[in-house]
Amino acid sequence: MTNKNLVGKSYELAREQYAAIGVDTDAAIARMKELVISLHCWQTDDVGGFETPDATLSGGGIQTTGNYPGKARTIDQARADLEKAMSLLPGKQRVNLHAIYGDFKGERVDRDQIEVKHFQSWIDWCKQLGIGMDFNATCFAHPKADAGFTLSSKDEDIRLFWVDHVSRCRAISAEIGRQLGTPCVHNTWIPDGMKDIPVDRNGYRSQLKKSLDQAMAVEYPKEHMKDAIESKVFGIGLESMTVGSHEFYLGYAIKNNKLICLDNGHFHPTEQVGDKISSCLQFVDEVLLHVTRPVRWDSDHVVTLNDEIQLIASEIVRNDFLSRVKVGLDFFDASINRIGAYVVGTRAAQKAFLVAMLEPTRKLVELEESGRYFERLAMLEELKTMPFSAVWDQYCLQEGVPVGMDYIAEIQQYERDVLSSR
Ligand code: RNT
Ligand code: ZN
Repeated sequence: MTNKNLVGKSYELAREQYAAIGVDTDAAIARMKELVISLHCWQTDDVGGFETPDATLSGGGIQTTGNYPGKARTIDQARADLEKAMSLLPGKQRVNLHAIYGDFKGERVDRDQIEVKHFQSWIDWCKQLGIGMDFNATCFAHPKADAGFTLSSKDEDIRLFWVDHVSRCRAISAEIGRQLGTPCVHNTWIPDGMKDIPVDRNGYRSQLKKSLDQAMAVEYPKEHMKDAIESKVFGIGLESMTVGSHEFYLGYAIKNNKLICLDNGHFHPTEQVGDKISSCLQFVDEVLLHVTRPVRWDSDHVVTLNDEIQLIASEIVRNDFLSRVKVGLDFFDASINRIGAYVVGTRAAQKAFLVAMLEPTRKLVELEESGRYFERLAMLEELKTMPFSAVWDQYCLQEGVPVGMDYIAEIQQYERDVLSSR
C-alpha cells in the first residue's frame, strides 16, 4: 500500500519545482474536473453485446483477440464491471453504449426494431450513478452487414434497414440525453468497404451521403443529442477502400454541422490525430475522440501513456478545447483482465491530460514566437522528467481512489471474488 504521508511530501516538493517554472499544480489538479471521459461499454465483453446469449463480434473489419476468463455475459455483469472500473478511476466518467447492449430481456429484437424501452434500464442505472451516457448505432455483426455494405449498400432493402436502425438510435439518444440532462453523443461508424480494388467508389459514397441525409433528417435539440460520424482508413477484409473515409465525413460534418469523430487507430500510421484537432475545430464546432492504441494496425490495444495520446491531450489543453472535444475511449483487449484494461487505459488518458495541464504553455509559445527553437526543444524535453507522478498521486489521493500501483491488487481481488466464478 502506498504511504499517504510520502505522497503528501512528494507533492509538496513537486509543487515547488513546478512553481519555479510558473506552473500551478493545485490549479492543474482543479482543472482535471473539466475532463470527462466516456467509457466504452464494449471492453466488458469483447464487443459481443446482448442480442443473443454468447454473442461474439463477427465481421465489420474489426476484431478482438484473446480469451481471458471472466468476460461479462449479462447486463448485470457488464454494469458491475463498469462500476468496479469507475471506482478505481479519479475524475468523471460517462458510459458509452452500443445498440447491441440493449436490455432485450430474452426477446429477439432486430436492429430495426429497437426502442427507448430497451435502454431504459441503462438510463436508470446512469441516473443512479449520476453520470451521462453516449450511444452508438451498431452497423456490424449482423447478417445484413455480411455483404460488406450497410448505409452505402446499393441493395435498397439493406440500405433502408440500416437507415432505419441509425434513425432509431438517434431518437433513443435524444431520449437518453433528455432524461439524463446532458447531451448524448450519438456516433455513427460503419464498416463499409471493399477487400479488392473497387470501380464505383463514387457510387457507394453517394449512397452513403443519401443514407446519412435520411437517417439524420430529424433534428433533435442539441441539449439532448449530438451526432458524430467516424471515418476509417481500412478494415480487415476491407483493405482497398473504406466508403466512410476521412474526407467524406469531414466534408459531411462541416456541411451539416456534425461532430467529426477522430479515432487515432483510423489513420495512416504516421498521421497524428493530435495534429488534426486544431484543423477540424476551425470548421466544426465540436470533435469526438476515440482514444485507442493501434499496434501495427487498428488493433485497439489498451491506451498507454505514449507520444500519440500526449499530443492529443496537449493540443486540447493548450487551446482550451476541452469544452469542444468530447473524449471517448475505444479499445477492446480480450487477452487481459478487462477491468484492468479499463483502469490502465483510462488512467493513461487522464495522465496525458494532467501532464498537459502542467505545461508552462505561454512560456513555450513565447520562445517559439521569438525563434528560440533550441530553448523550446530543451524545455519540452526537460518537462518530460519533471516530477509528474507526485502530482498524479496527489490527484488520486484527493479523489479517494487507489494511488500508484494500488489498484492492481484491487483488480486481482475482484478477479478472485467475482470474475473467476463466471
Ligand atoms: C471501428 C471503430 C468503432 C468501433 C466501435 C465498437 O474501427 O473504431 O468505433 O470500435 O464502434
Ligand atoms: Zn472508434
